[in-house]
Amino acid sequence: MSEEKEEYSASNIQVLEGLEAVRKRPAMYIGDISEKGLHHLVYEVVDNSIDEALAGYATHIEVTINADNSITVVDNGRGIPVDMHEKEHKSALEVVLTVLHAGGKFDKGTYKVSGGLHGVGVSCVNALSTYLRAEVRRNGKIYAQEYSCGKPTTDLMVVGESDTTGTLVTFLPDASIFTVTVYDYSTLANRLRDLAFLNAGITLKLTDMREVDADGNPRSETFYSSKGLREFVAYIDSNKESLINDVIDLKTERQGIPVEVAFTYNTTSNENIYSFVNNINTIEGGTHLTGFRRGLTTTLKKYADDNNLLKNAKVEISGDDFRDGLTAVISVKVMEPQFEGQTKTKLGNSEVAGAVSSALSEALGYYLEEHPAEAKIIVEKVVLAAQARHAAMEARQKVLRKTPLIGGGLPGKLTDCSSRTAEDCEIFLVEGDSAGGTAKQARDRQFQAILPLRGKILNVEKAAPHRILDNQEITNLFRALRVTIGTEEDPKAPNISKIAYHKIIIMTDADVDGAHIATLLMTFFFRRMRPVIEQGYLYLATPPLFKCKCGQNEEYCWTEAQVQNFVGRFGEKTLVQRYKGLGEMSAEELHVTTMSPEHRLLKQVHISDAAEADRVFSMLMGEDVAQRRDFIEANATYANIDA
Ligand code: 0RA
Repeated sequence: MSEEKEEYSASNIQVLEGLEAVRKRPAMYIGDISEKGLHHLVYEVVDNSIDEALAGYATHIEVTINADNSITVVDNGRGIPVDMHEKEHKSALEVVLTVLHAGGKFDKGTYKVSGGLHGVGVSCVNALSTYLRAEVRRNGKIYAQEYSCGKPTTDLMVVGESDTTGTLVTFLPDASIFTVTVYDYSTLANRLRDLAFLNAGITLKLTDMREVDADGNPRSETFYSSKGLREFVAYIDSNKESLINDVIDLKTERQGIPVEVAFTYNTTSNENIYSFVNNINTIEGGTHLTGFRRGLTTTLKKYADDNNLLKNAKVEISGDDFRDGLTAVISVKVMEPQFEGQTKTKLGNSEVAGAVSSALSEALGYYLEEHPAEAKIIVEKVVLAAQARHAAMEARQKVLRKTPLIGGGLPGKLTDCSSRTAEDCEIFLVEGDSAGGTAKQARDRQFQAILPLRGKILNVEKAAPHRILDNQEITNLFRALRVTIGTEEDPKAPNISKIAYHKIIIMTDADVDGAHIATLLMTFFFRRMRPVIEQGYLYLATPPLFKCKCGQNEEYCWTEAQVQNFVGRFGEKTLVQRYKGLGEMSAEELHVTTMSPEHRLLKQVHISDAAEADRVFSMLMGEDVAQRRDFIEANATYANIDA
């Protein structure tokens, strides 16, 4: 008896130490404590429900952003077990919620892959929440238990009866830990949409109780895909002209590794490959991507050779040429994934390359034999890409002999700063000459440079890679930054060794158009000057949306909530000015709110943000949100969730 007690307290202390460690160093467990980490908490809980669905037990998952920015995740799985766990002397539910990495312990038999980046367990979410309530419907009953900062505040209680099963988790992230506690609807929607495509047959619903319309209905979307990656690829390419009216796909298992791939070609010259490991977007790629590329190249090349389709090509074909206009999604499930790279989003497991490559070769080989018309169109596009590349290379060689490719003078539009120490220097990329003029007056000429860019002409998505430097605005950008093209290893790679500014700040209007241009620019840097993002040189400025004024009191506001707060403090007589654009702001205002290092709030652009921007942009082509909605509606079967 006394021994048992000792054991109990020993394991209890361990638990507390475990969760205390999470609270002390949250970033070690969830990546960071900003917006990203905040959203990560939701993914963590949803991942558990996805696992339950992949095990064959849950079909519906609902995520609700509650009015107070707490989150509720509900699924219709078996429910987390509530029976007493022998060793730990507490319910299985409590073990799952308080022991690090305990999530999968009870269910060894089933295929559990959630892990790696996520997979730190719901216990981390519990540790980082000032309030958490778990409700389990199981055995005809509804059980509930509540926690605060990882510690139970109630016993496990029976609170009702139910003839269904499932799990509900509500949690409120700890505002003393996270720098941001407001959830972003579209961030969560994008993730749930991905999950719906990646896990065909599961219904995911997102509801935002903070946004209720006049009829009392909250903003809500349901994501469901019956054909999975096929629909994912069609969705990504929905605004592009397809080259073949078909998506090629496969779903198989190689060496115990489930492999799913879908791809098609469009008439652009861009390569769009999205890869996932255990539902995690591997932005830096890795062995699964390598395997895909190898399988694609060898199989297409062999088919073309066997059918004598390359005889008129007259140029050497490179691996890149096989991916001209390619859109693909690769999804693999790996038991013990090794993640490498700067952002730990690069798969390292070498065995995966062979698995994907062989699966792809087989499926594509069959496809090409059975679809000679499509096969011919694809090979013709490959040959054209090779020829275009060669022509561009030759033209470039000619120019190169006269002047360095990019270099020469600085663009006339650049208003440079006087310092020559790159670490101290900043360049503001602004939209149009008028905003450029204000920024010029508002800057500190010692270390702040201004480069106005014109409109939306930086549309890299539409431009073929080898034509990109024909664009004046883009060459201006390269020149201003003192970035050249071509290193010894890779003649196409940007060389940033002589870059003149260590802060490149995108400063656009705080409206839809401005966001669009910021997205375009982020996409541009992601595709053509990625080292700039990897080095942490790219930033977004955040101009305010409002100015509130009441008597002597004046404050700039970035959100409606801040305006409400001002009105709450200073009364209804407050004058609220809404800025339509940077152009409306005086130089003084711009300086104080957005440009001066003392007051401004810069958002650093991380590689994952840029990848996301690139993806969203490539799906939307910037223009038509309604069109996108129509597409989803046409391609997904909606189902309602009976909670
Ligand atoms: C462990 C074992 C079993 C289910 C679960 C965990 C489970 C966890 C979560 C987290 C969110 N939703 C969930 N649903 C289930 C299997 C229990 C059994 O054998 O019935």
